Amino acid sequence: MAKIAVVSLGGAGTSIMREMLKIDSDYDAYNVNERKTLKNANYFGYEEIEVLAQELSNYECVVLTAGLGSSGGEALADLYGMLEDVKKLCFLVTPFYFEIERLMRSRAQLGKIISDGFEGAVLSLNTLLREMDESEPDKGKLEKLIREFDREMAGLIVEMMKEVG
Ligand SMILES: Nc1nc2c(ncn2[C@@H]2O[C@H](COP(=O)(O)OP(=O)(O)OP(=O)(O)O)[C@@H](O)[C@H]2O)c(=O)[nH]1
Ligand SMILES: [Mg+2]
Repeated sequence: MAKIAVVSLGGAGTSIMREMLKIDSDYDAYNVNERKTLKNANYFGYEEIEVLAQELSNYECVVLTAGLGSSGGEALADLYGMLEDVKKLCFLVTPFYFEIERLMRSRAQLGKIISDGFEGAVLSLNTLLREMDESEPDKGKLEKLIREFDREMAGLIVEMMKEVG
């Protein structure tokens, strides 16, 4: 069976991949971020996207994950465009409604990725706010919810990868 490549980009993508690597590591892991923080992933800097695209074109299936709205999402959209003849599965996180600037950028990035052939899932961080106590915004609680979100996203990706495998 051909191995699948999983590419995580930016802060959110890196956090999701960190959780994924705890569940399963039967894939080639690639990480794009400002600096190398994942031990078990092949690291690429943002300026090396073209080289990465070249390497990824050898796979039958490439899984991409990032939080949209900033550099990670931008690089994911670029990479998506470069991988023409490869099956792509995308797991995208959209920003909180109050991250206005990121929200606008995420719209533009989504526009480049979502088309008829889109496969994967788009999850919004806004869903976490329902679990917050409105009276007392708590940074610690939100961080905990985000960690749970990333763990669930990681589980979803691993499950969906089994379907293509
Ligand atoms: N699920 C999840 N979302 C995160 C995490 N860190 C940031 N985000 C959200 O993901 C979106 C993009 O943020 P990042 O992934 O940090 O963006 P980046 O590409 O690293 O770029 P900058 O942080 O702006 O330098 C924003 O809506 C953030 O609120 C994380 O660890 N997990
Ligand atoms: Mg970040």
